Parts: sequence; structure tokens; C-alpha cells
Amino acid sequence: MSQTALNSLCRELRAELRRDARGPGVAALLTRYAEREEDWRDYVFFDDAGYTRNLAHRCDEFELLLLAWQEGHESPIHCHDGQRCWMAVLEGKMEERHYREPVPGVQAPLVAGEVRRFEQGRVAFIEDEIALHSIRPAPRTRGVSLHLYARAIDQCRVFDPETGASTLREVGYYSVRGERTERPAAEIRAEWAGS
Ligand code: 2CO
Ligand code: FE2
Repeated sequence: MSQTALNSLCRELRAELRRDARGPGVAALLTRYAEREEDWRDYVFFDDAGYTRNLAHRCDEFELLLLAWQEGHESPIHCHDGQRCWMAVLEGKMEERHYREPVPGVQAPLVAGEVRRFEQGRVAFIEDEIALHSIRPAPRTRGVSLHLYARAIDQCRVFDPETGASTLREVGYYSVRGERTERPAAEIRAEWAGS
């Protein structure tokens, strides 16, 4: 890997996740990167149709993605497949809405929880034990966020808040390391396997 700030971040994240997968070190690395660096711009593609998922790095311990959100875009309400997720705001402001199932495993309308706003440089953390969530940029702004999934998430459940019904959705990639792609996610995952 060449000596870019993003590559250095990936090396440091790997070491930190091996050292302490739940401690504050991971968020500190993401904060430092978000406050100082700009090389993520080479990996970001916007699309009017919806937010894009741009892969920066994938290995056994984690995957790192840049998500690009136009004004008005919003993720569905989703879980994180048992993994941990950190989100650092690189551009704009991002809003997170928490939801929970009133009785786990029993289908019923979701209960809305807190709404949080994260400014540029701030880091959020979510996992299934905390809540389901949806993400969007703050009103009248676009946003770019850096997402660390440990381990990588290949699928998640997407929820209808009115009924609590959920469907399993495979997640895909809009680009890989700065190259636009329409290749199936499984093919991309296979290429990164073992790295
Ligand atoms: N999990 C969503 C995704 O990867 C984005 S919200 O942050 O966890 O598409
Ligand atoms: Fe999420």
C-alpha cells in the first residue's frame, strides 16, 4: 500500500482493532483522520438516485467505506448484522435516528428513540445492542461520512417502522478505491478475501 493518509489509517485501524476492539483508540484514529485529511475525496462519488457506498479497504478485521449523501438522501432503518460500526463525519453534518423493536423478535411497530446530530470531525458508534438506526445528512446539506465496520457487513435487515416488518438486504459497492463499478458485491468481496 502506498503512503497515503487513508492507507496509514487502515494500517493503524488494523493494529488497534487487534489490540483493543472495543476501546476508545479506534474512534480516536477516525477523529484524527477526519479533522486533518482530505485524500478521501479521491474515493467519493455522488449519485442523485441515493446515497453511495464507496469501498476504501476491506480485510479480515474490518471494512472502511465512504458514504456520499446528497441533500434529501436517507438510509432505511437497519441493523448491523451483529457487527460494530463507527461513523466519522468528513463533510457536512449527519443526523442519526435510533429505533428499537418493542419486543425483540416479535413483529410490531418500531419505537423511535433519540435523534443525534454529528458535526464535521465527530464520530458516532452503533451496534445492534444499542439500537437500529437510520442516517441522513442534516436538512439542506449534503454529506460525506467514513464508516468502519468491524467486521465487514455483507447484509443487514431493513425495517418498516410502521409494521416492524424486516427484509434481509445484501449491501453493495458503488465504487472500489476510486473506480466506479457495477460488479456484483460477491465478486468484489472475493477479491479482498484473505487480505
Ligand atoms: N449501515 C449503512 C450502510 O452501510 C449506513 S449507516 O451507518 O452504519 O449502508
Ligand atoms: Fe448503519
